[in-house]
Amino acid sequence: MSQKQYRVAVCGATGAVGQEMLATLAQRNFPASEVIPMASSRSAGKTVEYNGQELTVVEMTEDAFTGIDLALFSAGGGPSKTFAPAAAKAGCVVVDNSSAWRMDPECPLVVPEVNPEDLDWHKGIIANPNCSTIQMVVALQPIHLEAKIKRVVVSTYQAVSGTGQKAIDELEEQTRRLMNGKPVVAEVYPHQIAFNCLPHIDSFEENGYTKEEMKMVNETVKIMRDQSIKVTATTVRVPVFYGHSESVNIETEEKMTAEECRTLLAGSPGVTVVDYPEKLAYPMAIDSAGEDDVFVGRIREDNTIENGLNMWIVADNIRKGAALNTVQIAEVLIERGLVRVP
Ligand code: NAP
Ligand code: 3JN
Repeated sequence: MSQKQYRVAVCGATGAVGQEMLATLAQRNFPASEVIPMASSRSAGKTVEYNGQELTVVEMTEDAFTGIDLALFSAGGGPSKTFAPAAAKAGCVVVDNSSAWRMDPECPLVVPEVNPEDLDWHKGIIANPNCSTIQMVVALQPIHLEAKIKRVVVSTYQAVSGTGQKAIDELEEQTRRLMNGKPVVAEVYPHQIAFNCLPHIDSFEENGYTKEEMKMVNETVKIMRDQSIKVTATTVRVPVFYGHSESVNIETEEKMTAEECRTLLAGSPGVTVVDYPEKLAYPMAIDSAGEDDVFVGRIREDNTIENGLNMWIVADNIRKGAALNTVQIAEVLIERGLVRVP
């Protein structure tokens, strides 16, 4: 019997994440009878490439979702707030990459390796977590199931591609100018990013943390379905083009040795362990670019507490952190017969 095919809208198709979504759908042979690229009126009429074909971008409007089965959104929080409910009302299941719906109790927040069963209660809009959260929970969940995580202290080293194409261009331009002894202008970030680290991602909140840091705190416990896990985060932008890295310290209820952790993670879905210090082999951002898995290394016991582990977690932020996770959610929806708005 031939597999059912779906009409799929990619909303934000001209952007960094949207482009990766189109590539991921094609690479994974997604069962799409038609792919409809959508963006704002600025890009309507332009073409984008999908599976060797040139597709014409259509303007995203409230009426554009009639007859569409699945809409994969990466057009930012504002457009998502406006258009996702209209799409769901038209019977289209939305998977949204923005923070607009993540903490809404009516919307599942899903990483397929961690909580695919949360898709069962969707009401039309499903949220894709923040990239820094996704790669961390893929590695944390197997440890939590074995040893119960009590507390997580994470510091991130985030690539500029997380901010979009303009930030990629800014890092390139600033690097070129500085190497030629010329002064630089900072437009995307508040300070020079080339040869620098900015302990500031998204805006500051009243509690002294940034929004990016609070996304990691709040999203982690929702996805792992355990409000008792304490998370504290420091998120830092670094002059790397692709691949977010994270230094993660974990305190667990039960003892887990570094060797037990390595063995557990090596057999866990979506994880590749790269932990051979004697060969100078550990996960690195440049190796993660274009890869699907979350890479974990530098696993070692934290000897300052009774049950503690340190590790280094790296993933392609545009792929597993955004486009791939969204497409994987759509694949699970199909597997579970959930491509319908209840
Ligand atoms: P980007 O390169 O700036 O692309 C933005 C896309 O949204 C473009 O296709 C743009 O179309 C479209 N768009 C903007 N306003 C729109 C509107 N009013 N109606 C329809 N389309 C509109 O940004 P990006 O890096 O791809 O990121 C896009 C969004 O994805 C972010 O704002 C964020 O919410 C989310 N994101 C999530 C993660 C994650 O952690 N999971 C990571 C990165 C991004 P035009 O060509 O017409 O301007
Ligand atoms: O900065 C990064 O590395 C990830 C950025 C994600 C992002 C960028 C703009 C708006 C988000 C997000 O997914 O949390 C948003 C948003 O709040 O929707």
